[in-house]
Amino acid sequence: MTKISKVEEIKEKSRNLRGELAVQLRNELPYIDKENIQLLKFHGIYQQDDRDVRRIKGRDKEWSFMIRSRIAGGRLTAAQYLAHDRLADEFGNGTLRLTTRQTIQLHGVIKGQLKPTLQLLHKEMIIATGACGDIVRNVMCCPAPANSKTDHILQDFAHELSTHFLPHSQAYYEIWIDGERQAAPDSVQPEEEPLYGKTYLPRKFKIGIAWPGDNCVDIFTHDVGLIATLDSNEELLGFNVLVGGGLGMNHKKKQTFPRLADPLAWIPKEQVKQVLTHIVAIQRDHGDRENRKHARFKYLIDDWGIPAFRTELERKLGYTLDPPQSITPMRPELHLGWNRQSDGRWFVGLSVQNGRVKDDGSVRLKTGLREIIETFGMDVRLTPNQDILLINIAYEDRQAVDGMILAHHIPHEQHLSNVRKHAMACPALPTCGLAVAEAERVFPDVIREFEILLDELDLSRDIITFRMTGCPNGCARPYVSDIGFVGHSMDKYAVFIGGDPSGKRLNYLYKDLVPLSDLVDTVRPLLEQYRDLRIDGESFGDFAVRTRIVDEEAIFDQSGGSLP
Ligand code: SRM
Ligand code: SF4
Repeated sequence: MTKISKVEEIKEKSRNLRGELAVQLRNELPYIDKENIQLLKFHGIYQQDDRDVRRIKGRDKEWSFMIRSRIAGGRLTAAQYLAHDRLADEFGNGTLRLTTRQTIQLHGVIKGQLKPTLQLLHKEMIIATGACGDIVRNVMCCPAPANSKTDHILQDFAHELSTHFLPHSQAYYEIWIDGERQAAPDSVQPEEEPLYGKTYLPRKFKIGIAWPGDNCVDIFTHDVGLIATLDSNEELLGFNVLVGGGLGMNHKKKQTFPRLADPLAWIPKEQVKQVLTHIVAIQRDHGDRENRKHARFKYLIDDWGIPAFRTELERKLGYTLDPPQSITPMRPELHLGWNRQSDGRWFVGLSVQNGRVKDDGSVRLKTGLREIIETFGMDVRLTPNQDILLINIAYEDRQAVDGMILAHHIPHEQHLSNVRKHAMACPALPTCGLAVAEAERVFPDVIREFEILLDELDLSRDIITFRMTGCPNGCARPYVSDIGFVGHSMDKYAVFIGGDPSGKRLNYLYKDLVPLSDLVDTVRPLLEQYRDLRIDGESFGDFAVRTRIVDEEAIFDQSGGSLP
């Protein structure tokens, strides 16, 4: 007899995600109990405790909550951005965290202030449900408004999909917004879950949308990736659909692994919603509900193979799918600096180190962004590289915007090294309960050391992507970078080498359990070889694989050490 996982039981008896949340919010305790924190995630909230405090003997855990907003395609109005900025100061830890999936996290909100925070966000039409939990998460989409004359079509489509896959349960509005159902158009829906049913999906499910050639969303890493295809007039025709991407793994368990999505079919734009709904339904019905470590859609695809999956999908659809069309080679894009939009206005992309919006010494990023956005009222887009774009700027306002950027000492991209602009780290300690090592807090210094090394080796003009995470879950997508540092135990990292800038190859484990202080010395000889032996135009990742510094055989063989 099969035994479903504990989380499945919790979902099933939750009365559509209500559980005991309303009751627990009313008690005096600073935390929510174990069962209900599982449901909390469906409401866009994670319970956390300060890991620095946890280590101090005799001190009680310091509980707080992280709220993740649902921001499809990273698209925000000025008022929505400013609401997050205000709430971070009023109820959070004074910083905003831009995420690798184009959303904003508020950290450090205490239990009694969850409701007011969510209510104020709701006033600005921002909800947190749909950002977390075993459902389709925030749909990602290239944020750049400059790509083509049809750029808004993909952004609008990301919103449409994100809304389409929202849970129908009204629990979020009842619990946090006091039953008010008027303001969010998404909320006026019947109280049943035609797609998700009582137990929702076996695991989180992620969708990303890309323009041909532009891999800013790391399109091969999603459960489902959609790459647009256009006609010669740049009209959207449809999408190449990729299935089965996902990055989370566990250092010691070979049966868990990162996986890139495979091309499945080409689908005309009119059919995409229907096809995606059936794909999600197949995962709902056949995904693993016993073992959450094997429950992501990538394992279903890996176990079944593409032909069997396509057959089942076609059976459900009642028609045959077209084969995938050829995929334009993808480039890693950041969309930073000043760029002209297709409508004649301008946008400026500003790099945000590890997505953390804060004032730090003379660099007043948080204040600067607030004042610029308040003054000009421009819309905002968040990028998959944890950066921010200020968009729809009139030509004549450019100088004044630049003046304010300068006055707050916010660096323009031309003043940042390539390695720093392209680097990403996850939050890890002290907020993430799953972290086994530091990431965001130590990465700026690690990058500084690499800046010096790359200068010394005359490689600073090259684009080499470095990413760091505090555990193997892969939140900063380290397994597609040229060089990934993945926390394995306190202060020790697995070093992954050889990702492909176009996103079509995972990197390989090069060395495990490398102390933080040895990361630079471990990578130095490889960079020296790259400088001396590379072929013209060859990326670092391609070089590492061609010269067999790393290869497929290596990926798991060297792992060991403590589990997260
Ligand atoms: Fe993540 C869990 C942060 C993108 C794979 N992730 C977590 C949690 C919520 C820890 C937890 O469950 O208690 C982290 C909260 C830390 C904190 O203090 O904020 C966390 N993940 C993040 C963010 C904030 C990292 C960042 O630097 O921006 C990203 C939020 C995205 C968003 O707005 O929705 C974030 N997480 C990702 C990505 C990248 C992506 O989706 O493009 C991945 C890899 C792709 C994938 O899903 O396979 C990712 N996060 C995970 C996993 C591993 C899932 C798996 O299949 O094994 C976990 C753990 C889990 O789900 O059990 C996790
Ligand atoms: Fe936490 Fe691990 Fe994700 Fe980093 S990669 S945020 S440590 S779950």
